[in-house]
Amino acid sequence: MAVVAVSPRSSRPATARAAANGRALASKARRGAQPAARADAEELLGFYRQMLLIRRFEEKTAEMYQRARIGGYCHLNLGEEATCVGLCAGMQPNDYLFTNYREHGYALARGIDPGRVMAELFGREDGVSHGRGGSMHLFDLEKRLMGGYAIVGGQLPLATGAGLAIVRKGQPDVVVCQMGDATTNIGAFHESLNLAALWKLPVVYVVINNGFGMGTSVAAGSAVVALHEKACVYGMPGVEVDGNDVLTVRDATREAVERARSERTPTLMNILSYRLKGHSVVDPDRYRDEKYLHEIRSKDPLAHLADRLKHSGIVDDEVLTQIDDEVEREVQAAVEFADDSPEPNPEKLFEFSYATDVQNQPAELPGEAPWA
Ligand SMILES: Cc1ncc(C[n+]2csc(CCOP(=O)(O)OP(=O)(O)O)c2C)c(N)n1
Repeated sequence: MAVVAVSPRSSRPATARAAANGRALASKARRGAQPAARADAEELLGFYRQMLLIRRFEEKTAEMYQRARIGGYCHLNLGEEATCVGLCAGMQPNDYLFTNYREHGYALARGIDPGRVMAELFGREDGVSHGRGGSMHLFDLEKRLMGGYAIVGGQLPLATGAGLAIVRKGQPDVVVCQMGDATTNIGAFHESLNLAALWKLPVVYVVINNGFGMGTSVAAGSAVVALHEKACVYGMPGVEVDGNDVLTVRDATREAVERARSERTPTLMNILSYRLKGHSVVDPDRYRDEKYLHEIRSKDPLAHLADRLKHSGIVDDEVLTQIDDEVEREVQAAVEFADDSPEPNPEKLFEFSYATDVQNQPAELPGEAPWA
């Protein structure tokens, strides 16, 4: 439940060395209120349903992959359901979301029809990217899901640029940029955070820290393991968040998003989470032992939320079974929709490959240039 905030304004000896500009860090733990006190029953049930939809959708995706109905690379959000739902719940509908390739759950949490997501995984014309993108390239401008990106960190400069566009156009929106833990080690991460802090861009950088970049643990790949501390180098707030609690994720995201909107202060969120399966559907996951797997299964965010709902008297087993049946049917309907959708016409292969012509002329923009 705890959210640990790292702020560049106060001091903590163990991490002060990391503050290259001499600013020190502080760590403060805040205890979240019990879920029932922070969300009404309907809202909590809605979160549970969305998380269950992601769980069942991803299980079905794994099955469809094994049946060769889905091709290419495919990465699942199993175990990360609370991060997908909490993150999207902390954003406004007009805010933009950029993600890496592990993004099916975000598309569903953003409210995109599961049939259109499954159709994309099947490579069909009715998919969100008209079958041209597949699992790693879900895109829906209307829902402001600006894409899954397969190149590790590819979304960071784009999200940062979107933040700059928002400022130049004088718009009120915020950009949320999701990434994995290993992404915090690449150059584009540091370049993006540097510019976002320097130009005061409304971007929230969100690390879904599932402990591994493929088979490499965070400790084996990063000199700093408390990844939110990387924020201090750029003088922006860094927060560590329990990613197994949907309300904690929602509240921490909301705070960071509203800070970005009202103060144009970017934030780095380090959301601690777990992936229940390997890196991708074809990863045999040999680098994690049974003890570790047992431990993470015991923290399953979905099972925990079901328990809380029951203990708060919001649902009983019968209602949970009913929701499970409904979600099962929804996922089955998504598969049928995908199955019925036609293959893209090969003659139109390049239809969405390039952007339409854009006038490359200086324009009068209402917002200020951050470097002026
Ligand atoms: C530039 C680049 N280098 C390497 C790869 C191969 N690769 C794909 S996923 C991955 C690990 C990324 O891990 P992380 O950022 O923690 O994200 P997660 O998979 O945990 O969501 C790597 C190295 C790639 N896609 N792009």
